[in-house]
Amino acid sequence: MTALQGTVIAAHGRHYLVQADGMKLQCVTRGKKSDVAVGDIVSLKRTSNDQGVIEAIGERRTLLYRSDQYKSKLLAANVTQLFIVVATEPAFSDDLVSRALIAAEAAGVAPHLILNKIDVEAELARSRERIALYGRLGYPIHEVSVLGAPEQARATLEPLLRQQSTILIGQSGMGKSSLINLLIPDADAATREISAALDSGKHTTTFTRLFALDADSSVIDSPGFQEFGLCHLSEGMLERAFREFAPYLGQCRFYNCHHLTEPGCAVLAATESGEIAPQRHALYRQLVHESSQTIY
Ligand SMILES: Nc1nc2c(ncn2[C@@H]2O[C@H](COP(=O)(O)OP(=O)(O)OP(=O)(O)O)[C@@H](O)[C@H]2O)c(=O)[nH]1
Ligand SMILES: [Mg+2]
Ligand SMILES: [Zn+2]
Repeated sequence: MTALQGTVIAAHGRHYLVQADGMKLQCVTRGKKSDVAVGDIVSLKRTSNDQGVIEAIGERRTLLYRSDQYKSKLLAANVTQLFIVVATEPAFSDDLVSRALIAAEAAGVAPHLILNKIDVEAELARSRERIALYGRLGYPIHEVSVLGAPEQARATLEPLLRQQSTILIGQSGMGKSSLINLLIPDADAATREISAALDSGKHTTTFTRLFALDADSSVIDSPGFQEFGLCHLSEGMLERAFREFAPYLGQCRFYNCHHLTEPGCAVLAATESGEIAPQRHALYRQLVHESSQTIY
């Protein structure tokens, strides 16, 4: 049948929903391949009224992914921004925030932090204190209350989304889908429609989903995560993804310094003097270790 170009707008396991020519087609890939991501531009063959087979993936501008020791999982293709959504409650994990920042840096995607639920006053001061670390590193932080002050949240976020392809990521319960519902009036209905086709329809998001805001802006909702492996990043990529290491790289006594135990290491010296936050260096150490354990 006819060959088409389309955008992958939802992924659930090996099933994909592709928007092509004003149609939404349920697609699979040929064979066992599952290397398609939401945001991919694909060419496909239509096999029936509402079904197709993905034949090829267009060249990607960016690719975000997670990986553990054994396998990697694609998050999204062609995004330009990553919004890390955290909340005053439930409390967020610093480890996961930093891992998401590293993934964004390595993929060449601009990260922003969104602190949601600032209406929960009892937790606000503590959350601000914790998130300030990322502000000091130069990452933009935006405070919102999607439920408490929706108009203000919209006014804060809409200008940031213009002409961008943005993915929202974060732990479960932070408010990613609430944010999507604020920005996309018919998101709920669209999600239910896909839930019916791909899944059971629970409150928690179980698949990644792209929404078009206009012709050149889109926003992607994704399921909450509890782990964020970065085993695919080499040591060289890791040292560059910690942006606060930059002034010290090339200053170590040994040109091939790992910044772990070496004498005369400028990164270790900066960590000891407090210019690099100890928890960030500890994460660097952990990520180097994890990436050395990779067996694929
Ligand atoms: N107090 C308060 N609650 C909010 C706010 N925004 C969202 N919530 C609530 O937080 C809960 C989780 O919101 P979701 O939008 O489903 O969170 P999510 O990040 O999409 O979660 P997953 O899909 O599981 O990853 C819901 O009960 C929301 O009503 C807010 O600004 N203030
Ligand atoms: Mg959700
Ligand atoms: Zn060093």
